[in-house]
Amino acid sequence: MTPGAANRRPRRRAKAASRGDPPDGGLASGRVTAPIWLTIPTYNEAVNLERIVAAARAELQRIAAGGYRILVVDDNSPDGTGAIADSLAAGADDVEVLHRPAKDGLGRAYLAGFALALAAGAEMVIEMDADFSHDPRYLPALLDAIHEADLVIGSRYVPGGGVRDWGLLRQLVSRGGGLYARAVLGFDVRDPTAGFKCIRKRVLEAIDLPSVRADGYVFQIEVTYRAVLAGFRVREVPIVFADRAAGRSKMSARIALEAMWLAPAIKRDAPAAVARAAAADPSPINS
Ligand SMILES: Nc1nc2c(ncn2[C@@H]2O[C@H](COP(=O)(O)OP(=O)(O)OP(=O)(O)O)[C@@H](O)[C@H]2O)c(=O)[nH]1
Ligand SMILES: [Mg+2]
Repeated sequence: MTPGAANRRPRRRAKAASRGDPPDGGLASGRVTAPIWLTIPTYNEAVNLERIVAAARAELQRIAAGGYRILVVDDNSPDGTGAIADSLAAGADDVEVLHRPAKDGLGRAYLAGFALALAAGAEMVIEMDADFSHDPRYLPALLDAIHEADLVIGSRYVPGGGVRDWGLLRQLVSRGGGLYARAVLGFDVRDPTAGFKCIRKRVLEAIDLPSVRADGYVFQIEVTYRAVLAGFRVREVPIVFADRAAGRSKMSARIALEAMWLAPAIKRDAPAAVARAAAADPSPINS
């Protein structure tokens, strides 16, 4: 992605941002902020959105009552997902919506969501798909593990983890892609393409987010690799990843293969990116 794209101005700002705050994309200062921002990117998830928000809320209210927000980042889904998100946000204080003008990929949706969450006072963000492949019942395990880590991965490939309902080809692509990325990058993360993650703010600030490649699996690998390179503690907790419950996949063979193709570039560029972030903010990473 191009530098600065993460800060691209959304068509409409999040609910909290529309209450008379300055027109700079930030949220109202003085607003009570939540440390945990569960970020859910959506494109045509009308059949899933209400249920996933309810399921996530049930978990978060138990373990982080009052201290969380659920941020839906919708790319102008033609199926009306954005309007559903708006009505959820209108009826609840714990839901925010970031509307973006057009489908621009999952990575860029996350980057925009992270920028908003950080501006709003987030201490950590959680990445989660809207389609129930990432079961919200694992949220407590992710948040439990973050006490002793800076980045927690919901991992398919540690003992207790796995995939359900996937065909052989998809299993091979996922497993092979992960093993290949590990080998090229030379790091010991079992599930480097995983997209169910909890990430501390200090990690996001130390990995030069604007230069993270934002297409599909590349995004996931690059965020995790830069975090490892920067010296952060990464933990993997087991999840069973189910095929999407409903709706259509946006994943393509091109996106998966591209991630593999780009693994050497991820490795090449990471040291400079981490150094850039450190130069911009020289505070020690584990402070
Ligand atoms: N905002 C936004 N969200 C997206 C975009 N592409 C995918 N998503 C969302 O990102 C999440 C993951 O996308 P999926 O299509 O499920 O991709 P996947 O999980 O890798 O593939 P499947 O297992 O086939 O579902 C879902 O919540 C999607 O709605 C996009 O361009 N913009
Ligand atoms: Mg999915």
